[in-house]
Amino acid sequence: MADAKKRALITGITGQDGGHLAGFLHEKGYEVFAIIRGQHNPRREAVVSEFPYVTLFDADLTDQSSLIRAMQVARPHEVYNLGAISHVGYSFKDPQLTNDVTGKGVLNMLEAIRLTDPENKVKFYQASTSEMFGGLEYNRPEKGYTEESSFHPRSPYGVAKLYGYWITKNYRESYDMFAVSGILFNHEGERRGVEFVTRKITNAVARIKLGLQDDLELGDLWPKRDWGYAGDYVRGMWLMLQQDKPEDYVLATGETHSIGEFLDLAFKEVGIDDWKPYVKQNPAFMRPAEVDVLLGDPTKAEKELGWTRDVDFPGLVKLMVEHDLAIESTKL
Ligand code: NAP
Ligand code: G4F
Repeated sequence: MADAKKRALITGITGQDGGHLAGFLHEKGYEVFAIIRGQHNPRREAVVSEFPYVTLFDADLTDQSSLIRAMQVARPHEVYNLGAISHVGYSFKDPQLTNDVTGKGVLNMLEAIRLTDPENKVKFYQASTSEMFGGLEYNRPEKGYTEESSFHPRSPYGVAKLYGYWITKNYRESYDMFAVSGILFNHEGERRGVEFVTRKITNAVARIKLGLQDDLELGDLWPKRDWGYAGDYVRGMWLMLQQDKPEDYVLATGETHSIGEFLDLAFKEVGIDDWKPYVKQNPAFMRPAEVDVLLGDPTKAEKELGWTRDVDFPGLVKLMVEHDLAIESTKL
């Protein structure tokens, strides 16, 4: 007899998207499984308490046998591969680990699926990224990057992700697997790690407003990003796996904003009109190679998936600042 509930396996459950996706799939009625790595992962307790309905397996993307064991027990219909060394700046400091996890980890997951799914029924989502395009210096589409734009990654992270993108496509073409890439532009929110620029800013803005911090050190302020809300983007991931045909999709807002514009809105949210006295530039946060402008064109996802975003740029900044004010107030 067929199981009543759909089952999904998530890698990257402790990260931003993993948290949004676990909640989303649970609400859809899925039985949710996830892998978590490490002997004593400091984020395990938070995951267990926030997502008591998720069954956790100890596994690591660099250890294929652990992924096979997770597949054998979970027997998922859908696998969402969100696990990665995902910080672009950090990838310059640890390029080999980035290659092993963010690049070869995708192959490990695909092989674990192939070895445990003889009927070739599992649907696979790979978390690909706009970092693969490399910015306008290399690639100048008219309206924004599409699924057809060419690639020129500018970091060890981008290069590893490009491998993940191509090996996913290769498994689709070679083994007829339902394996797709979502090419997602930056998406942020209250779950974003404080090592990323948007959350670093909103957290500092809240702390400055509350008198807990004096200033904020950042790297380059001129790069522009196409920033959306993570909750909207996990819905897009799921939609990609509900299609009849496996295809890759760009998820983006179609707008791009500089870090300076993000600072303007975030500081205004707490009544500070001029952020310049509070922001210092520190070369430690600059990268050996930068991606200048990212702008995506989500037309294909809008037309074929019916995907839309609910949160706009000012709404995103507002929800993040409000969230950080609430959290930081408890520290007074
Ligand atoms: P994130 O918050 O940095 O989460 C990354 C996750 O990967 C964490 O759960 C981390 O677990 C896990 N991980 C790291 N090394 C691992 C390993 N060896 N084995 C298994 N898991 C490992 O990233 P995110 O923002 O949620 O992004 C999710 C995915 O989408 C990533 O692949 C990212 O590269 C990609 N992406 C993100 C964006 C974006 O704007 N957020 C845009 C495009 C693509 P630990 O707690 O154990 O470290
Ligand atoms: O917030 P970021 O670190 O995100 P970045 O590099 O765009 O990467 C994020 O989005 C990608 C999708 O395009 C994902 F694939 C990736 O996993 C990640 O989620 O930096 C954004 C911009 C960069 O230009 C960076 O140089 O902000 C600049 N920046 C300036 N000062 C800073 C800082 N970035 C960080 N993290 N910290 C700073 O102090």
